[in-house]
Amino acid sequence: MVGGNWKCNGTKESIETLCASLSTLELPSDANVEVMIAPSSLHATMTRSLLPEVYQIGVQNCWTGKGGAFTGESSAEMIKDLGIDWVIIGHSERRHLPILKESDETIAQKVAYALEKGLKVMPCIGELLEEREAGKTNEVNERQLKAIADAVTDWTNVVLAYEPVWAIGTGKVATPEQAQEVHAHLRAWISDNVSVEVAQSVRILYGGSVSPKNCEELSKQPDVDGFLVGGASLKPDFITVIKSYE
Ligand code: G2H
Repeated sequence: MVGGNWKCNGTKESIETLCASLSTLELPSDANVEVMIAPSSLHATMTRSLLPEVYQIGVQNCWTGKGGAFTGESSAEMIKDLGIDWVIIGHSERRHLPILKESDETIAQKVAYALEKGLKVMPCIGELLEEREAGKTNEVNERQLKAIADAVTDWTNVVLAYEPVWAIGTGKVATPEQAQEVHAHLRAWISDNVSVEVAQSVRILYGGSVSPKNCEELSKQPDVDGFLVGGASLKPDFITVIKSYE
């Protein structure tokens, strides 16, 4: 699976232009890749109408529960009602940006509620640079993953994204070996703590400065089942990244 996370980017004009380019995507009939684009919530409906069905649409966040007096938020029910299939939850920018600071618990609540309402969810986990340098990569990812796993009863609609924070938007991509090492560890954790079946079937995407230049090597790693792409998904050659999994 390849996801495009457009973050807080886009105008009507730039999205029309980008969608026209992305609409030229041709996949072989036996292609084995799902594609999801997550524009801002404001642009989700417009993006749905501009892209062919091969692209599924997601948003980048949702509220923790049922809607109501929660100014500025969007509920899972609203997302579903608009025909949007996916929601990214717990992206590092929501975990770590000082005015957001989403906790493991908040993220778990969002995952549980979005799944209950029938959305497909893409929870994100990943360590900060200082955590990696302190040898805490596995500890941090296990803690974040456990909070999510505790909130999931059926993994069918869950695709996990591992995004080392030091690689996000920095151009400093994890090496294929670094990505594979963490992905294999996460899969082993799921095998031990959820089930062997879920470990075998759940897709674990890598995110962090993925580009048309580095996607080929990363995609060859046995436990890297796809990508969540930020900056490079705003450009027409995002198609190259998608095609690394066709
Ligand atoms: C990681 C990624 C998309 P980028 O945040 O989720 O962004 O590819 O720009 O590093």
